[in-house]
Amino acid sequence: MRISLKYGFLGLGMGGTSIAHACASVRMKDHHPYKAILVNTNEIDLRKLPNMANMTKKMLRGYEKGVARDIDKGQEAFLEHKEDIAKLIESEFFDRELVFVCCGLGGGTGTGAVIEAARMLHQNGFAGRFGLILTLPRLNEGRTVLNNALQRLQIIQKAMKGLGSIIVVDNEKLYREYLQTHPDKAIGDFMRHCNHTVARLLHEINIVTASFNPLGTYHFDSSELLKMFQRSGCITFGKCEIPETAVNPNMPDSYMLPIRQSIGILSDGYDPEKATAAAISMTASPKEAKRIFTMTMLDEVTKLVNTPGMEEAPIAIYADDYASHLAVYTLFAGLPLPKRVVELTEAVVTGQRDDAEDEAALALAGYAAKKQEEKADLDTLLDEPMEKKKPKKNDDPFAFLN
Ligand SMILES: Nc1nc2c(ncn2[C@@H]2O[C@H](COP(=O)(O)OP(=O)(O)OP(=O)(O)O)[C@@H](O)[C@H]2O)c(=O)[nH]1
Ligand SMILES: [Mg+2]
Repeated sequence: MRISLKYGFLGLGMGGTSIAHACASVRMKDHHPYKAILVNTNEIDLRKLPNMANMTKKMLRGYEKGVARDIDKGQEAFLEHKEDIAKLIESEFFDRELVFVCCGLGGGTGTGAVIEAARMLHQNGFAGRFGLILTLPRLNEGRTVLNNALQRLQIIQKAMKGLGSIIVVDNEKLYREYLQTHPDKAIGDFMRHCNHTVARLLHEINIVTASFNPLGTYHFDSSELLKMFQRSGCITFGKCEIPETAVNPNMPDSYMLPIRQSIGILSDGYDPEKATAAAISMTASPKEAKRIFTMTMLDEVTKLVNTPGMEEAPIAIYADDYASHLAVYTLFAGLPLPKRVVELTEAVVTGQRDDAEDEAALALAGYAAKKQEEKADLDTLLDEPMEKKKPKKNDDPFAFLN
């Protein structure tokens, strides 16, 4: 097995470092192919993640107790240590081809730091070679968390054209699915499952393009995978495995139904018509590949990506010596933020309305609601003085914040 791209993961805050740690824990035969830099304010949370040779921890000293969901403080903590972090990026990520900033949206540390971290990568050799992995909070996580997440999403949404792809991890979606299959497990198990799912998926997509023998005329290679990740907008992945014996190339339902259902593992609620690029990679055993990958079958699969706004949609087929299943990996890129964001916004608005129905809350509403609005208003946000000393660069995706 080989990998296409050498990933680096810059984890911020507890959720972000947990995801980055899971991703860099992926093992191949005799080594760990990926690297991580783990940044947090909370010392205990950082210490809990097992030390590994391919990962470096950066404790934001002065904020050891965490920043208790205060995104301004989270940003301040990151900026206070920005020279050190920039040096770490240089020394640890010098050989990385693509870096993902990982952040659990909603807390103080990761959410506060995420924009400055993206800006840092952009200005330190990774312009056009970084993406974001962002978790969306669950609907019941409370208004502070939802507000924090939405505030940052507003800025990210504005800067989206200048950023690489955004992998949204929809905790609500993944939680509901996990609850169905594991009703007796604890929340910690769910988080681990979640992070492991992200890690495995990113790794599998990275090896499928590099490890198998291409069968068709088209080979989706490393440079094309990189191009896909460099595309601005959200990117969503799918993977399905169908026993080869169950696939009848002349009966599209036998494979198209499971393929369609598998799109959007980490987050769904996208309009696939809005994707500007897609890629489909399929593997099967050398013997069955001949029977399965007929022109009829490929035509059917092509329909999936044959939408008006699609700029490119390579379909690649491979033979995998060890396969007993047809495996289909899908990737849709250039998408707007998923529908869950609308739901999160509505949850905040509904929360405000509930307060107003309570008499005591009504009395306080003038103050509370105003503060709430101020925080959520993008113009007010953009007026906030950001870092003064930072070098002015025209191509900074967050230049509008200056
Ligand atoms: N998928 C996933 N989401 C997580 C995980 N840990 C936290 N989250 C999500 O991330 C959000 C932010 O939480 P944290 O990452 O703990 O926050 P933080 O950045 O450490 O910020 P503070 O603790 O406030 O300084 C939470 O509200 C969860 O929705 C994780 O391991 N996996
Ligand atoms: Mg924390």
